[in-house]
Amino acid sequence: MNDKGLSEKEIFSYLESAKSEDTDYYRVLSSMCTHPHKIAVEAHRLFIEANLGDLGLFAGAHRLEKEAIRMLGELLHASSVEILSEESFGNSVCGYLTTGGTESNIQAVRGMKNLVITGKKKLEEIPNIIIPESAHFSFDKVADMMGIEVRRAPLDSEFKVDTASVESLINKNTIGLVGIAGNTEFGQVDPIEELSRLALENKLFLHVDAAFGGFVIPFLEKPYPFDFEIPGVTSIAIDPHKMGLSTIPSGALLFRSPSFLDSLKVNTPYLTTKSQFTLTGTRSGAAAAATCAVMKYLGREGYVKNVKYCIQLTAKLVEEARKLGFEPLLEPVMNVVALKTPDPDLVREQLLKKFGWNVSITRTPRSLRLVLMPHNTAQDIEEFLQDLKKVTSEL
Ligand code: 0PR
Repeated sequence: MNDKGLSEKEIFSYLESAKSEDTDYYRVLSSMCTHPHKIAVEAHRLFIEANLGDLGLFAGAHRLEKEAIRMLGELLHASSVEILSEESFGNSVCGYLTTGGTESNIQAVRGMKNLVITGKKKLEEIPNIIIPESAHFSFDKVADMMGIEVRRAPLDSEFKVDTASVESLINKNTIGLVGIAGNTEFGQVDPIEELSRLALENKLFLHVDAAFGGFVIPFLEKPYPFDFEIPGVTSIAIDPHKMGLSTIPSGALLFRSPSFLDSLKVNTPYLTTKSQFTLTGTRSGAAAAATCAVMKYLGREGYVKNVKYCIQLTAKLVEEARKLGFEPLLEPVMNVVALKTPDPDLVREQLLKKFGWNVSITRTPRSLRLVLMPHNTAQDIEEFLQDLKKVTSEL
């Protein structure tokens, strides 16, 4: 650190130079995040100092968190929703705002493990969970941190998890299953109803990772079943900082039963509350305010419009790509496209180097992965496809 502070002018010129190195989402077709809505930004600013790690000091920000959880529960077909006060546990769906899908997935599995250990089952060996091969890499962190075996079930020809394989991986140490509603690479939705049947038959927990799809599926013309309406679903991750248009860091984790949050509690003797079930201590009240505000401002109608826009861009991309001879690996389920091209890794590299396009790659099979977000435009797509054509014809 420098001895003497810099002037405001120096600091801002320093910041602006760093900012100019950011993409600002221009020519970004690889991200599941986007510009936050202006209402979210304003709400974030207003609550910039609020710390949800010490709820008693920030009752107002906490009220906004509870309201956001109530709205999310309603969206996810919970019959009744409550964010818990530390003392009273009601008989309803509950949850809290996390930093994103990673924290939500970690906490969901931590809840499974704690409930099993304190509850019915005695585990002789290492507990395991079964996840789809398409699961986000946050589950690698789960495996690493929690001493849990993570078993991966292969996908079927439509890139959904193969439920027969899931079934065959279940053994006496299995504590839970994971299904994905909007997987990172393909945007596909796993057969959550079938996973629910397996979970109920085998007395297992079922976590649904809807970090991306949670703010997409409910607003599609024909939504897929994936939420608490399905009886075996015990927890859901849904991220307002992706298609929810909130500020970073905004995730959410909802549980069907308050016993999950109870199982996550540690004592916090010197705080304004007696215990804490969150993973992080200090938590952003600003992000909670942003999430609550943008959800109230947009309402269902606003999100339907947002999703419709992204789905139209997706349809346009696929239709025009086909005219140029590029086929998608699967008919897009949401605003994620996996496009077959020759040598996708080289195409990706060339698209960035020559034209400044940020695209990503699916792992198996390798293809171009494109996410159509609110920051993309119809013109972007036309320009992108011309550039893609140029790059592939030069291969
Ligand atoms: N679950 C799913 C299904 C996800 O797609 C993601 C992230 C997560 C969990 C983890 O969420 P957090 O990153 O909020 O903890 N999916 C994107 C990905 O890894 C995240 C992302 C967003 C990556 C923007 C790049 C980017 O520019 O691809």
